[in-house]
Amino acid sequence: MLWLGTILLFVNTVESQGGPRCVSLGGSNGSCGSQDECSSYLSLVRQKDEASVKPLFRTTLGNELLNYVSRCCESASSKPLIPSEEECGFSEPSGPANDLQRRGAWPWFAVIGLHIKGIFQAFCGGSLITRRHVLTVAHCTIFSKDTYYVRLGDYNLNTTDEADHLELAVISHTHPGYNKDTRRDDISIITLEKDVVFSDYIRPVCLPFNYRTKDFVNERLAVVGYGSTSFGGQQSKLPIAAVLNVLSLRTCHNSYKETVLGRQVILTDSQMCAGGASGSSCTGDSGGPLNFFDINTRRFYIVGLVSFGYGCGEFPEVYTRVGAYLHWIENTLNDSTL
Ligand SMILES: [Ca+2]
Repeated sequence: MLWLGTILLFVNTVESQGGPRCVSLGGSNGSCGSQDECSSYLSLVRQKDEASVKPLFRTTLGNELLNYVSRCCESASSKPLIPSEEECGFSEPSGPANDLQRRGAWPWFAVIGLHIKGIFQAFCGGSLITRRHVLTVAHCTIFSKDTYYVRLGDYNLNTTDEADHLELAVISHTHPGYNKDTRRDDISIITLEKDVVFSDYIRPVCLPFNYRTKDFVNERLAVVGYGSTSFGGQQSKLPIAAVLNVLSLRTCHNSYKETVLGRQVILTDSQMCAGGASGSSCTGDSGGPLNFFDINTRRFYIVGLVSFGYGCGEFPEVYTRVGAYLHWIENTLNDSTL
């Protein structure tokens, strides 16, 4: 019955010709409908091989629907899911580019949270990587039994006057087999309830296809989060960005070896390590991006995800190295029906 509702919407739209929502069918002139209309037709077209919907696409109306989608929903239907470098990894133009704390500096940053007694409580960070998916760490997604939400385009989490943010429910998540004991494979892709439209304040980060094996040791990368600024301290209401030095895994392991963590966890090259004396991410920052700025392409790439640490600041933090999971990310996104 879902498709019946969509078809009724389709017919109604066709009948409302004459206004800006005019839809041309059968070759007549006219502009196309709104993005919302296109998304509902698109979701129907994407299911066209399913038994319940297949008969519709043998009818004239089904054909017209396909034509409409291919002509009018071109931006959504013909573009690959993974954004091109024209769409990803840059910040809104106003404001000094070197001010990492300004509003709009990290438009891919996604705040993951729950509604507790009507109040949004952030518990992790993530990054928008497509119009429908957020990349975060698995330990942020596997424990929540309640519906949780992703906030995009926000700045101060406590106020609503400065940013027209978007809040979308998470409909599913997947991970490559996170193991909470070894803490390996701490990566997860969240699927949002609907597509988002990119804007100055909501934009995907670029995936590091050119840096699949790069370890970034001794490079300086920016981490972003709403996490607390001290261990056990209050969560920040504004995003905080810090520039960190990347350390070798050996250096990292040496600094951990005297701690409980060092005896439990062996780091692998699907992880990376940054911070420590130079600043660090902290509790509540989990899942947030470690960003690399390529001065040649002038784009930010997400190369790490905040995975775990020991205290705040004294020890370096461990990050999931995104380059090691690009095959998994591509396969997951390609298998996605959205
Ligand atoms: Ca706000």
